[in-house]
Amino acid sequence: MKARIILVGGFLGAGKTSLLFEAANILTKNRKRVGLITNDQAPELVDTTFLEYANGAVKEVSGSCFCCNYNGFTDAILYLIKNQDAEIIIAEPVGSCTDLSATILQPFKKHFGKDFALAPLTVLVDPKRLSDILNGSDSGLHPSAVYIAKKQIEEADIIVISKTDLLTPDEVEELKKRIQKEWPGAEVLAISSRTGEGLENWLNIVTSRAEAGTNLAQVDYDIYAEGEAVLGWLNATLELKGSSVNWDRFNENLLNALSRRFEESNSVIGHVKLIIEAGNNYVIGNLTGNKESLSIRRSVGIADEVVMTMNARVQMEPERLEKIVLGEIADACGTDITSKVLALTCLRPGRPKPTYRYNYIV
Ligand SMILES: Nc1nc2c(ncn2[C@@H]2O[C@H](COP(=O)(O)OP(=O)(O)O)[C@@H](O)[C@H]2O)c(=O)[nH]1
Ligand SMILES: [Mg+2]
Repeated sequence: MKARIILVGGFLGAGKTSLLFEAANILTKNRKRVGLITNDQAPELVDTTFLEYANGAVKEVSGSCFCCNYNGFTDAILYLIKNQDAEIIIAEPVGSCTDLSATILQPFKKHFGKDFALAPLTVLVDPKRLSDILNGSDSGLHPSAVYIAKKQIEEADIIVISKTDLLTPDEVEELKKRIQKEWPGAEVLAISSRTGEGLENWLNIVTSRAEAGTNLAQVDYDIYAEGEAVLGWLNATLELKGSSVNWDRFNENLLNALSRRFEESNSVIGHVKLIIEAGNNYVIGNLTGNKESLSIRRSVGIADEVVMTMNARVQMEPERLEKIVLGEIADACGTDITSKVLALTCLRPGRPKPTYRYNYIV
């Protein structure tokens, strides 16, 4: 049987990684060998560290998005098939990336259509963010970032409302209808990675259906580039040492402090993610907007030494982002915790220059 490749796009914080995590566990239970691919402009990804706790093999493509590093994307697929014997590969592109149908799906069908089964392009949408967009509000995002979020939906084969546990069944139905009316070229589904609702249905569709990349969006690369460039991008890994520190509390305090700082400076958060690991335990914290969006899962508890990875995408200059993040980490450490930076990248994404771009459906 041909290996199947499933792409899960969607804006920052839509729930892509959570879906990959749960999907990998379900597929593994069903005796499928799973490979997962993460993607970012820079190494040290919280998503990669987190997915390494899921079932399946993980490969990170970093340094560039899939569309600008198409060969990195296909090499990761070939690696997972050759070395991990993967039968189903789920890949998560960068959350601020769009035009995937033209730059990934069409060339992939052309080059590998005979070798692999490509699933319909899934685009996840956070219900709150989408409702804001449909109501003509930008939830504080730069208009060019909203443009990216809309283009992502426009090119989807399947639009999936995520986090349905936050909605009533009536609200889900209402939102489905509005999406269907606005983007009639896609099928609309709804899932919750938290409760598992809708996951089997989505998996059945993406592991069986053949029509992939049936829509192409007309993307203005000037607006797209601007939408990406308004975000400062920071990836950092630090080693932290103290004596019997409560790292769950540290994680929560640090994220709350960052949320406050960004709010004070009116800088909209794309996402801020923090994972702290000690041995086989981890705590992961996520901000996908204001302080109410703070979500924390799992626990490290008390330990002396940990490794912390942080990824922040915030609407501000990267230099300022770095200063704020390092300042808040230093404050959170105080005099009791020593910190050593193991890796730090801070950047503003450059203009997307796709390896391939097809303006027709293969
Ligand atoms: N309530 C709820 N929160 C979710 C769900 N899926 C993801 N999240 C949260 O949304 C945030 C972003 O999730 P993540 O999977 O990292 O999104 P990504 O940026 O698209 O990969 C995290 O705080 C998750 O815990 C869900 O089904 N329900
Ligand atoms: Mg992710």
